[in-house]
Amino acid sequence: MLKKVLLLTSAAMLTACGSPEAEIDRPDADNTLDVATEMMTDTDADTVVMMSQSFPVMNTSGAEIGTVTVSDQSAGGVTVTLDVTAITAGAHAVHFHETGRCDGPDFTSAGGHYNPMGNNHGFDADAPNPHAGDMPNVEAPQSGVVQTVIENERVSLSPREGMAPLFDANGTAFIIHADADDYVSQPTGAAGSRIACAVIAP
Ligand SMILES: [Cu+2]
Repeated sequence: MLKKVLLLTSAAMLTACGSPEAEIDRPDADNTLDVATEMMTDTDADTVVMMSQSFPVMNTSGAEIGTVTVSDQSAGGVTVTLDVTAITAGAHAVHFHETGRCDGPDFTSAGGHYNPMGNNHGFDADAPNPHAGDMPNVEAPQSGVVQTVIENERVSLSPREGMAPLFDANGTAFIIHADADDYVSQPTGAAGSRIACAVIAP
C-alpha cells in the first residue's frame, strides 16, 4: 500500500529547542539534564501531530484508478485530495463510509455513511447536521480525470477532540458514487451505486 506519514511539531517547540539561552545559562551536566526534561515536558504540551496519508482508489473491477490523500488540518478536520481517472462525466457523490473494506464489484462491504454521532444525512436537510462522512459532490469533466480538493471539518486521521476518527477499529472507506448526492434524501443522498472505493486504514 502507498503510504506517506508526515509528523509536524509546533513552531513554538522548535524555537524553544533552538534557544541559545539554554546553552549559555546552563553549561553544567546537571542543568543540561534539567533542560532536557523541560523540553520533553514542553513537547508533550505543545506538539500537534498532523498526519497526511495517501490511499489507492479501486474501481468496481479492482483496478487502481488513482489515489485519495487525507491530510489533517491544524484547525481541525481534514483536506481530501482526490486524483483519479476514468470517472464518467458529471457530478458524483463522495463520502467516507463506516467500514474499511472495498470488496467489489458493489462495495457494499464498506457499509453505510460514516456516522458515529447518529446525525442526519446531508447539508440541505430540514435540520442540517451532516454525517461525519458527508462531503460536497465532485464534478468529473469529459476527460474523466478528477483532481480536486475537498474539506471535511468533522473527521481526522490523528485522534482529535471533537473529530470522528477515520482510523477507528475497523477503518473507514472513501467511496465515489455513480450519481450526485441530493444532500437531502435519508440516509444516502440518493447517490446511486458505488463506482470506486479506497480503504482508509493505517
Ligand atoms: Cu456514499
